[in-house]
Amino acid sequence: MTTYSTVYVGLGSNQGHPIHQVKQALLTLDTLPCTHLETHSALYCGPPLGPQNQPDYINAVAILKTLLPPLALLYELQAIENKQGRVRQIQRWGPRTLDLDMLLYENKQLNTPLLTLPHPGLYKRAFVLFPLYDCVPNLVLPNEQRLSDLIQRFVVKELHKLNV
Ligand code: ROI
Repeated sequence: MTTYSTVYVGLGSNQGHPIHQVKQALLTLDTLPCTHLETHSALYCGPPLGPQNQPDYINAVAILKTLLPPLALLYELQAIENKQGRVRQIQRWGPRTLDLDMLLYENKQLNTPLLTLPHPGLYKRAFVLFPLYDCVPNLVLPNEQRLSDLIQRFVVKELHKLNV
């Protein structure tokens, strides 16, 4: 029996037509080997976390079903980022054409120089948690916290769901 793993991926862009970048990445995620896109959230627009002298971000979350192990999937995600023109910059938390963050891979916990699971920003970032809630409102996170409880703590007047 082949058992697919469920993976949540956060998408973010604030350069080079961000809506297009995110939509294109969603299409490409569905073409990865041994992987398909199960569903995705709406697209959201919000101010940058980090330096404020950069454009607003478009964010979304995708749910993948995959047979790839975490590091093989990471390699594929980085290949998509590179193909869509991502240039790794010196400035920490600077603008980017496309970020694909592996948020959760089943309930795996991993701490390697290449990949940390769950993603270290998962519990803290409204632009990740709200799109995630769109997809799986009843999700229980690996620290046993309910996503629905966690998002109560966030004031989100600056995060807008887009109709695109
Ligand atoms: N801020 C927002 N709103 N969305 C992002 O995807 C995002 N990504 C980043 C940093 C620079 C931390 N800020 C962000 O990498």
